[in-house]
Amino acid sequence: MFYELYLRSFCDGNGDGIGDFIGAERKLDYLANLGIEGIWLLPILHSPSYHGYSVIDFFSVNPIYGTLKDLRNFLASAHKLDLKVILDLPMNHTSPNHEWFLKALNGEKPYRDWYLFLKDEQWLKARRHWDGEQVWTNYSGQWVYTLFGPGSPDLNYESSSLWQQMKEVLTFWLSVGFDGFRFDAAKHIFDFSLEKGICEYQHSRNIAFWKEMTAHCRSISPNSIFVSEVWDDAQIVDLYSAIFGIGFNFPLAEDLKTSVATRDPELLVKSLRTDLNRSFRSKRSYESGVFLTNHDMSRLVSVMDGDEKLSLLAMSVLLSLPGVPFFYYGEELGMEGVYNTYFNEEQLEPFLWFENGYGPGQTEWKALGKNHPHSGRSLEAQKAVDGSYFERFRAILEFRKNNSWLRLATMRGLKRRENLVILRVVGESRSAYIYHNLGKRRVALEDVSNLQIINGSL
Ligand code: ACG
Repeated sequence: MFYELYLRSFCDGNGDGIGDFIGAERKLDYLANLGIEGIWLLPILHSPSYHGYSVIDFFSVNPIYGTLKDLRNFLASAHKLDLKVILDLPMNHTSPNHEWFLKALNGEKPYRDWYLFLKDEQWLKARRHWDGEQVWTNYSGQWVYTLFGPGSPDLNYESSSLWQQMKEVLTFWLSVGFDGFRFDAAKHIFDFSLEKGICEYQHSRNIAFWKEMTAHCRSISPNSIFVSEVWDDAQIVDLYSAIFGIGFNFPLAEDLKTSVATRDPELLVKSLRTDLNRSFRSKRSYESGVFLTNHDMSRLVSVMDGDEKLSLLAMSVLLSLPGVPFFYYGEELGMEGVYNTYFNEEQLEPFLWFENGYGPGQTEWKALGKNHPHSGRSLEAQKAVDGSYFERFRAILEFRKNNSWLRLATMRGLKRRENLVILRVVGESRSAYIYHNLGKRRVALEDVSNLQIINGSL
């Protein structure tokens, strides 16, 4: 199990209201006690943006988070607790303030080749695949390809010197002590066709790129962990996951949430059936990164319209599935947040340690949209009562911790009976039937021998 951590909002170690390495190091015990095995650290490289995905220096940490030494200490302490830490690395683009980009605008080599400058006016017609946004930005008279908007000009991997440069970046962060990477925007390395002048994924070239990058990492650190972020249909997710070893299962995340929210197992069953029919069946070439929410999505309780029981039901279905589960910081408290394409701050709010909103380590870098003090949601308040959301969430985590064999298990059977979803999961030395009741009514099971029942009726 991995915990997705947004450092700025987690724990403040120096009293400036911004989460940092020193603060997070102090909370490693809290994380280890949740039963997780690893941390996915959202971008911490030097960047002017609050989300950190537009980097201005690939070889330094964001000074608001501390020093490289603080980071090394954080990593060493995490390792002492047997926690792996993977770094979210956005290699597809930089900040427009990056020195490379400023030099590229000046026409300096090799940097000029590291970005894609407009060569044909027709290219301006290109639109982003999923929402029709324009993909070119004019910087003082020069048009540059910017798939994710003006704040992040794309790097142009047609240039082999850039491949070399990025290998140095990977070497550096592995030497700092990271156990691997969550590779951001993995399908976007080559996503503009120079021949056609349109946005078009070139999956085979992307795969070749990632094969070389991951092989480079493995040559330095053979047990490196890689997770691919490819938000796409199942067969595309598969393509990349086979290279990385773990791939986020985006289709499952959406289908599982919709099924639980509507209490209709259809989509979940469809999605699981796709998984069942894929490589999970016999020879596994990779593990599925199963999750419900991340920083690009609304938080779980918000998706379930405030219904805590449904949120916990979704979580318990998730943690009964084979693969490597990931969950987003603050989900264990039931924090809320609704995704907004242009400004995703609401899902990045300060972790609520204290009920009055103040206390050692509490971050307060932004005005709160959803998660307010005195809401009963803080860790402090929830620890003080029996049967809190946190306690029930933890019980589900505990279940998974005690059934870690599920990670490498294989789904061998899947059935739907009205609102029941029945899975047969087989591991090396154990197997189980798992029943999930998505309906409102209790369901009597005739033969309960050899059954492990995870969800009763609500
Ligand atoms: C990553 C990070 C994100 C970050 C960036 C850029 C990339 O997690 O925080 O933004 O560094 C696309 C990309 C992803 C990207 C998200 C935000 N995430 O592929 O890499 O955008 C469709 C598309 C997807 C698209 C998704 C977005 O196919 O490519 O993701 O829509 O909604 C079905 C379909 C599936 C479809 C979904 C949803 O499931 O099968 O194809 O996905 O429906 O419709 C950060 C900031 C940004 C900033 C940027 C520079 O968050 O604000 O602009 O950095």
